[in-house]
Amino acid sequence: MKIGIVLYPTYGGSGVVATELGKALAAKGHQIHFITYSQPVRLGSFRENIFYHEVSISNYPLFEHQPYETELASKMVDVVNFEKLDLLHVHYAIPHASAAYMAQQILAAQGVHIPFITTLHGTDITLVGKDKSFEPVISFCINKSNAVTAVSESLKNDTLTHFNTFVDIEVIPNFIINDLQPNYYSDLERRKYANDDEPILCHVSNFRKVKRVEDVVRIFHKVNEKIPSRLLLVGDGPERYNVERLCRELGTCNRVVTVGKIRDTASLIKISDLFLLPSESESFGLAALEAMSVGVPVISSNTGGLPEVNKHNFSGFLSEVGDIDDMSNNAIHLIQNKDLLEQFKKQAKEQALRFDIKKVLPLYENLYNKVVFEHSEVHKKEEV
Ligand code: GMT
Repeated sequence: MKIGIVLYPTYGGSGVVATELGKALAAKGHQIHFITYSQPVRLGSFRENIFYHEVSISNYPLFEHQPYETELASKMVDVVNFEKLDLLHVHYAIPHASAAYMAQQILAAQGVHIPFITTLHGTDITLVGKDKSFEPVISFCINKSNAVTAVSESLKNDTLTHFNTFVDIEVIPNFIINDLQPNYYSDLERRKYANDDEPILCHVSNFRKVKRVEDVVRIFHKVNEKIPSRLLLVGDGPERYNVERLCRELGTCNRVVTVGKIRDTASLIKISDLFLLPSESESFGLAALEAMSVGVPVISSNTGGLPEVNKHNFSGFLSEVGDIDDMSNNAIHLIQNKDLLEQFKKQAKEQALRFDIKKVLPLYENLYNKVVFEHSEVHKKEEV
């Protein structure tokens, strides 16, 4: 099948999922056309069946805000026509679903009929989407999509609660590419950051308010008071300044490494003993799944889709949002019980395997086949 995948190319989870999905589909022989404004971070080197179409962004001085949605819709029309795509799959509703609908209508006027699938990832619904000013467009585009998927049951319920939708929403969870995950690390790598007897705690995110990175620092502070430890903070974003200021206030700077944005997050996660994700809202928690897949238990909040990913008292522990005492006590409990920590490391991997791409990819392929078939049947009937 020839599939156009529309995504955000940056470090966010939706872009990672969309890119890895495209790569896995290409490896199975599908032809994949990524459509976005810059080369996706996770794309890596080019390989067979993968194409990248860059959406150029106009800099005409009249436009105080660039008309990205219009440029994207035009690019979709061009790629569908020229590459003879069978299907568009857009990740993140805003503005990808509305641009896809626009492209679909333009193509229909030219006699080309292509279906589009929208995958909801989280903040498009839970944060941005709840902003009332977006509601009419998002509800409309969800209803006009030929199929809609959500990455967790929680996100599906949020969508049904906050939007005026009447289509089926299929839950297809995010996944890990198990074969590609390195499950070992060299002690040398670990010793760059900690002594052998010091546990390493790790957090990876885009440092937005919703991630509560200050909670990460406070949890670490409590753990470090009991057991000298190290904290790796990976990523960057608007909260980084506050986080660094808090480290200074608490006097933990010499124990915290603020790594910034890196491509190979797995290399730091795998040398860690615990992963912290105390988010305010999290529709899935891909970073938690990536940690579990390399055997790192997760101390997280119990918000949104996190309970579907991190199993309490098995792959890690869940606490109420903001309950720093409970999260730090859970971390200390695991670190102080070496056998229990080892058991949780194994269980974390076991839980992550439930999200192996080998299980998730067929769900997308089945949906693609169904949508393309149904769409062509409708248009066959129209032509008769
Ligand atoms: O806001 C973010 O954290 C980024 C956002 C994205 O679009 O990349 O992440 C969302 O999608 C991820 C992939 O499906 C999920 O793992 C994250 O839980 C979700 N973020 C939130 O719900 C806050």
